[in-house]
Amino acid sequence: MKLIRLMGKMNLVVIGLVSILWSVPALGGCNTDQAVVNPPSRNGQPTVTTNDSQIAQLIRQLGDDDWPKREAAQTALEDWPADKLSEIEPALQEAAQSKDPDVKMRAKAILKKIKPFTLLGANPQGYKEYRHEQTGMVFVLIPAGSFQMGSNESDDEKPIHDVTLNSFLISKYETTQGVWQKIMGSDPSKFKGDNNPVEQVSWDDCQYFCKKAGLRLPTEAEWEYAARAGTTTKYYWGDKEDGDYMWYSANLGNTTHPVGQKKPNVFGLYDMSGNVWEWCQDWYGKNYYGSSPKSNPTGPGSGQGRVLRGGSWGDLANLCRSALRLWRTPASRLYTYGFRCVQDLR
Ligand SMILES: [Ca+2]
Repeated sequence: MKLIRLMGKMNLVVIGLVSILWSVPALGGCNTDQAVVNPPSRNGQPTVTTNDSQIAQLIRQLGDDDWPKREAAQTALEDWPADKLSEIEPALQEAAQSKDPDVKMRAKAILKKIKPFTLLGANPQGYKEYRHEQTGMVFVLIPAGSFQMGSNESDDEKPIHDVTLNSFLISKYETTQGVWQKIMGSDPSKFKGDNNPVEQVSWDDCQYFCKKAGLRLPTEAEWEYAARAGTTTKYYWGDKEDGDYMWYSANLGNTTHPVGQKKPNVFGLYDMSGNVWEWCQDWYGKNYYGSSPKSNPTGPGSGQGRVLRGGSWGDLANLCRSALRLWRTPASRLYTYGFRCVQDLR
């Protein structure tokens, strides 16, 4: 009995020591605090040595009495280096089960941010598909590669030039009204339908949506590379207009249509031609192709309008070509303007 009591006391001493040790950084060890708030930068060399105790301390700090410290810990964990996420994931999974509802919510938010996509498997075309957890949208992983951008059909599509791109995820469908409603809590579209593309959204509106969802618009080069899917023809199925692949003026109807009803391209993407125009991130530059960098071009540094691609339900086939470029001011809204999103796979 005595021995057991003694062991009990020793345990208490050990627990006491541990709690003192734990509490030291919280009492204001200057260097330690800094290490917690400023984790290794994502791009550069680590600014501090990471270890298990630092991670444990950040997780604990998520439940700190001091609200700004909770915020700082959340930010630090969200900014964890992309190649070291496995270090923090188990602890975050555990924190996501916390009895403290705020800690639980923060841990879940961090997990969504650091691991926004879940692998679903390969699509029938053989490309990997991922679910974006926040929006529920399906994305296709487009492999890195090179292609011939542009065409000789129109002045602003010349010269045809080599472009090389890193891999990226692009949404399989145009962004639907259901998804827009989920993220923005509203629906600006003229032609209503949860599974119809959202329209009457400006480029500025799309920026707001993307920021909230942790996504971005495709660059013009990414859009064309994704649309062409290896083809060099006018359309991603050949040189002749074909209503099996796109909703355009010849289908009649004078409306948008639910996404994904026409035939996909070789990457398994739907409605890249037709249904709604799709905003791209770039400023429009009429002569940009003459001076565009070969690798991951992002458009001119300034301009009057942003690029739209792919044509719409209301347009003639010629406007739905893979290389065709349209531009409008960033605040323009019309019932033929929509978008789809991209993101880099971390
Ligand atoms: Ca489209």
